[in-house]
Amino acid sequence: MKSNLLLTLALLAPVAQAATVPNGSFETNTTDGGTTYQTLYNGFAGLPGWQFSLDEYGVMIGTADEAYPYKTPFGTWQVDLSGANNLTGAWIQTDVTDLTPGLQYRLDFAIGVSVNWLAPSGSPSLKVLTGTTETTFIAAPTGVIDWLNREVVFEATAPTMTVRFENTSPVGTGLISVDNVSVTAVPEPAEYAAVAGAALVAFGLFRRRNR
Ligand SMILES: [Ca+2]
Repeated sequence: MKSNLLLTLALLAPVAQAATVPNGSFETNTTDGGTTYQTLYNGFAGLPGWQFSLDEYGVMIGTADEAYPYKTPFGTWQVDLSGANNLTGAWIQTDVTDLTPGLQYRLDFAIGVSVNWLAPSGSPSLKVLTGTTETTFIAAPTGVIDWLNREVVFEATAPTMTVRFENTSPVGTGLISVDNVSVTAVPEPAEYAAVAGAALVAFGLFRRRNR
């Protein structure tokens, strides 16, 4: 009985740790010289925590440039996966760390899209990979820029897992941005704290009774 309680506490202990997405809002960065945007390319080291597709034209960072109407509400910087030439297929990815294998997590992010950039062939589309699991989001914009909060729930299969965002829009569709990326345990840490608290109380009662 006692060992079961100790085991329960030991299992609960690491759950309270939050998963880590490095630089999930892209606010920590250095550019190659520009102050309003940065073309991203494979090997670019100015956006810590993130890696990029080989297509150097496919990805760029938009900013709160005065003349740029497609601003992010999440700080100053966003990543526009359509890049400067409205191509498709570009991706960014990061390694999410501090995961506990076997537990459920929720990946939260925002997609930025605009009616000003709709290709005749369809709406912006974003493929999200959590490990090897693919989820595709079709984002139908209604305004100059809409920011749509989306989520993917996934089970951790390793302490570190790669999360990738890939532009799967029809060619010619511009502006499909990603911002505000985070990962949290499901259920929330507060719920685990309540469970752990109850286990501690039970353990205390057990000890008292067996003295
Ligand atoms: Ca941001």
